Amino acid sequence: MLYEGDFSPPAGRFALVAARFNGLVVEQLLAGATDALARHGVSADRIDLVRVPGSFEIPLVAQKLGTSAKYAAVICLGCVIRGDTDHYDHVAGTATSGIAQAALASGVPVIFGVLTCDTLEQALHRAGAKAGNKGFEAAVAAVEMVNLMKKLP
Ligand code: INI
Repeated sequence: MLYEGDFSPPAGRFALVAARFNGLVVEQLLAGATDALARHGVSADRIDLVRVPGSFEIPLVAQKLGTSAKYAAVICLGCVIRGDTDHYDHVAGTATSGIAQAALASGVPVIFGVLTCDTLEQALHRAGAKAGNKGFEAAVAAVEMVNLMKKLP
């Protein structure tokens, strides 16, 4: 037996958690994610948006939303850009492991739409300019995961 999520219109509400830090990039990820949800039949009235200061703050909010039993999925959007110190490693590492932990703790798909890039140019390319839009891809992954979770025994 193969279990696989499809891309049919999913049921339920979706939460988006978006960091304000590197807002130029994150707003493009947000636009991509809402576009993907709309294209998969998720109307705007089934989407809640929560804004947080930076990517470091995403896991706490994602876990609270995931465990609330109100959402079919939580989509996390942020952008961490490497600087001259090791600050990047701490923010990116905490966001990454915290988002994974939020999914495991809640049993709800918590999707990783956080860019971790060396430069702003790389980030913009991944936010719709030249290398797809990772926000769009994150929302498509959310749709697939919601439909998969419904099918699993
Ligand atoms: N937050 C980001 O989302 N991206 C970054 O690149 C970043 N950098 O480089 O510092 C960043 N820092 C803020 C951090 O997420 C927290 O908001 C802050 O430390 C307060 O806890």
